[in-house]
Amino acid sequence: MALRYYHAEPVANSLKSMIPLHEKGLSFESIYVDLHKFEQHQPWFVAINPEGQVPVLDHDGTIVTHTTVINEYYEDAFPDAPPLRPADPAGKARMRYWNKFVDEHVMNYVSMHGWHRLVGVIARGVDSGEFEKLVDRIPLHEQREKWKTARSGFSEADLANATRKVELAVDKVEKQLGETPWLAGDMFTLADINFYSHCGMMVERMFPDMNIAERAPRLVEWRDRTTARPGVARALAGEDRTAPGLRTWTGEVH
Ligand SMILES: N[C@@H](CCC(=O)N[C@@H](CS)C(=O)NCC(=O)O)C(=O)O
Repeated sequence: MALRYYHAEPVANSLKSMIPLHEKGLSFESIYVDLHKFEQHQPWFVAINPEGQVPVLDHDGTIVTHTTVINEYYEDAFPDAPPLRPADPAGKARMRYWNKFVDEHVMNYVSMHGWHRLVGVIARGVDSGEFEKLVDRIPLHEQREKWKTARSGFSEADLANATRKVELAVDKVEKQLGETPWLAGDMFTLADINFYSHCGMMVERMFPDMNIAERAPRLVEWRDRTTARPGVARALAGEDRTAPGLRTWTGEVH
């Protein structure tokens, strides 16, 4: 059984499918893909994922992409490892409801602010002719457009709408955490991992004007509880870029 995980820095999508590997104690090879060098659009990587995006899981040659799909794949492929998905249909439905919510109503909106602030700087740092060539290599139309917009800057209206979506999500999560300790109930699940990776871990830092500590104290407590989990802490430590390339994590083999 060999698992390979291709990823960038431990934030957003790359973190989201890294956390379960550590939580479940799976052994895997970690392959760092440098988005700053546009490695995700290089032929060697597009041969692995034709969409030219990280992360990617390679399980004995089976390629799995898209984080929500990858994370449920772990549950199905490694049934003996500690579960991150409820066993009962109602619990599964609650978890999938939150995953759908994060995937459709949260991820892209936090991401827009991230791209505006960080990717825009990278994109503007590339000369015009070179930038056109880089964009032409991007397989997905939506990503090509996103890179172009990041270079010119997102509109104030789009950014304001994204902020509104993040506020709605924060309030919704805060309400849920008044009813259950974790998003889908009593158990830490893939839903918590999803919201944490895309929003919860950075929302206070990224949106200081939202006064998260006052507006959503339960969310802050939930975030700290999540950060303190050994599996999450180990995934966050993947940040070490002093040893890029191949690294092997030895967990328990399931
Ligand atoms: N729906 C995909 C989205 C993946 C995605 O957006 N990956 C980002 C990193 S967080 C990426 O590869 N961005 C670089 C690019 O698109 O050029 C998933 O869930 O895995």
